[in-house]
Amino acid sequence: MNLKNLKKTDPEIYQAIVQEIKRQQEGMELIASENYVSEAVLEALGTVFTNKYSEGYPGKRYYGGQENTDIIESLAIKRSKKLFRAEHVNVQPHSGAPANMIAYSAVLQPGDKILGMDLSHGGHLTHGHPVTLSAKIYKFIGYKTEADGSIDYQKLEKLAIKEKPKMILAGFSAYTRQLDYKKFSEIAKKVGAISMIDIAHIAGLIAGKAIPNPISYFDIVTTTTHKTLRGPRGGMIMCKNEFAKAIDKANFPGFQGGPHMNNICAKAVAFGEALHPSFKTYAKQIIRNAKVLETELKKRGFKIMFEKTENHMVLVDVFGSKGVPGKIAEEALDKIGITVNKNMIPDDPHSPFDPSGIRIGIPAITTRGMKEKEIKIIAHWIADAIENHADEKFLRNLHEQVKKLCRKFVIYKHLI
Ligand code: DSN
Repeated sequence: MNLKNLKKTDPEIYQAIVQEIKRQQEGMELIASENYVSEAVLEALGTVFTNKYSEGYPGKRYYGGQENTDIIESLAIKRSKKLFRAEHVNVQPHSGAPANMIAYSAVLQPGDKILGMDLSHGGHLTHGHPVTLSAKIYKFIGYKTEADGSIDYQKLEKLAIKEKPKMILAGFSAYTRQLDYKKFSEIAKKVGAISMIDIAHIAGLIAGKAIPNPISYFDIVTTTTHKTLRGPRGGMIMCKNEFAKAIDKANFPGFQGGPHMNNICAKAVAFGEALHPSFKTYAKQIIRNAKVLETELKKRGFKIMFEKTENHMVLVDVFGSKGVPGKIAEEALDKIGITVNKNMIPDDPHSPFDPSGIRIGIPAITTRGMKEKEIKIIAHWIADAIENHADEKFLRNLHEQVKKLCRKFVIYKHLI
């Protein structure tokens, strides 16, 4: 990417960008929701489409000059439909939280009830946490996982029959097991609820056919485009044709204004990349890498929540395993150049600011080309750093090793 104008006109911003490129290159990103987009996606993001207002949809816009935006948005829709086998797609949501809000408002009335996964059991803030706007508008009832990490679908059904929700919501941001899509859909049908799934975390695994596709089981499917799917930051809503009008109207004019066309342009590029056969290899490698991480951490005496991983991340009870709070573990890993996030574990006795766990995700380093061999080494570095979190010299040495490995797996060759 060409930063030569920026270098001249705004050296402060230029310098911060250069520093961030260095941080991403020399550090190891294990935040489960992050990834590295391709240089083509970065190029698409930085185009003149950022100048254009295009309220409405292809062929039905409110402003003139849409001959090119229509091409871009139509391609993004066409490619995402093919990728997920979706009946209808709206590619305009700015990100995952707005996509969920748009989806709720398309089919629910204020005060309606939604059954969603409890946050500490792996659910997402926008699935009903009291601090969110959606929880002020709708009445959320949380369901939880069992001690063995599974979801008890009979219990869920009983809860649904008792609460009579208008929507049953599947999906998560820290749950590591596969969902039974069919059971969710059957329960929703039984109680006359709309079924929705938020696949933000696993969209890339679905697109890459590494895990089953839920699209045929749910009325509405929301996602982000920047996690495992490896696109620009953004959201997307897929739905059955019968909900298409309601979703589109709820997006615009209901919730958002003009779509960010440069972003939609980059989404289209990312969807094109995900349709390529190499993306299947990538998605399958993510699953293999996560499994190695789980296995090696278990060997080192770490308690893996939900018993195992069937996707791209592991949730580790660092406090229960080693007496190290999640915050301290996160900080120790930061010091060796490995970025993770502290995370609640189911019914965590500690606060969200200093929870018992950390969440570790594998999509970004898999993009860099790291495989089982490297993941094994990294798992032991993670264990070493947590166990020796107070030993600054030890951490400094480990940091050098992390940097050395990262240098072998270059992310961007042509950025500066
Ligand atoms: N922040 C994202 C995550 O880390 O899961 C979801 O919003």
